[in-house]
Amino acid sequence: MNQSITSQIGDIIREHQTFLVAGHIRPDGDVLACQIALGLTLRTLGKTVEVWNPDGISHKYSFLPHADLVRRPPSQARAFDAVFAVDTAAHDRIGNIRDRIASQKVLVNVDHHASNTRFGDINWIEPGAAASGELVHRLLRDNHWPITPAIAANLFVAIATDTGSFQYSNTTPQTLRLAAELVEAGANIAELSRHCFQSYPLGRVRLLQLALAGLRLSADNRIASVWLTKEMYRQSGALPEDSEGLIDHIRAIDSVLVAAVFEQDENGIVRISLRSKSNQINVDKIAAKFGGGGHMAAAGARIPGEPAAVETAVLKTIDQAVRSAADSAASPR
Ligand SMILES: [Mn+2]
Repeated sequence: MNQSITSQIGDIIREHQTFLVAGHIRPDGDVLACQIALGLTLRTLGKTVEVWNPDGISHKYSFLPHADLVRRPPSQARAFDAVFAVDTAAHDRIGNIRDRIASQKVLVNVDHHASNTRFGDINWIEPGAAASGELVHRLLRDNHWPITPAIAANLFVAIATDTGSFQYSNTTPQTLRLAAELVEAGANIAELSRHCFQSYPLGRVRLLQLALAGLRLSADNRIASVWLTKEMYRQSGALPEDSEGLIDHIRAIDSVLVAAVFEQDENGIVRISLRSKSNQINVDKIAAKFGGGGHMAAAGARIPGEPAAVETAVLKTIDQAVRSAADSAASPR
């Protein structure tokens, strides 16, 4: 059992013919770009491949080269030799795709979320990777499969978006070396960054305006939170996907250590997103208390309950984490 994980997964790809590349609901740049990059690779290898996301390609990421590969799952179930789930921390995050798989011989789970539930037959989980795109890149490189300009562009977007344009603490020297390689392989950094970070729909900015009007600060301005309500979406004309990255605006306040966004979801569920700027405060743990998870600096949960009650409970838990971090910083070693 000395075979590396990338050659083990490489063998699965070589030995099978029909593939599904699945990704999580409410897709972000990392999952969509990984799905496309892996789908392109499988296609180049002569495989029969479907790339399904429960929500399809989002408007924001429709600029990705070969974005048209990503489809919503069809109504009829289909059989596959091998199914890949990428960037997907738990099996239910592939949503209705689960019902559309008539059969599969092997399920390969490729992800970088520490909270991954290891639902695959093969589980390649590396919480140290900044993005699932790093893992897809390593799979291609180790198996000597080509990094075409289109694949390079997709993987660059995967990494740029999951690192907040190389600003978050998950950005390692390895991440930057890989980004350089991808630029050498044909990723256009200015063009891709403009699409990812400088092309907001007006509706998103109007949604931000409404959200910021309700900005709430607590714990000596170390906790910032906002709500995104259905009424705000209606007034602003924003799409659900436009909420991605809104949290960065309140995270960026100098005094803030933890940022939280609360959102009204369907069926009495409140969605929360959390960001931490302190290595003493692990928001993955805070989210886990409410049945969610993620990474140390970025996590989320879906919480059933009355909005005000959920907000009170979550802010109280964050407050405790912020205060105990302050206490441990003050106490002698
Ligand atoms: Mn990711």
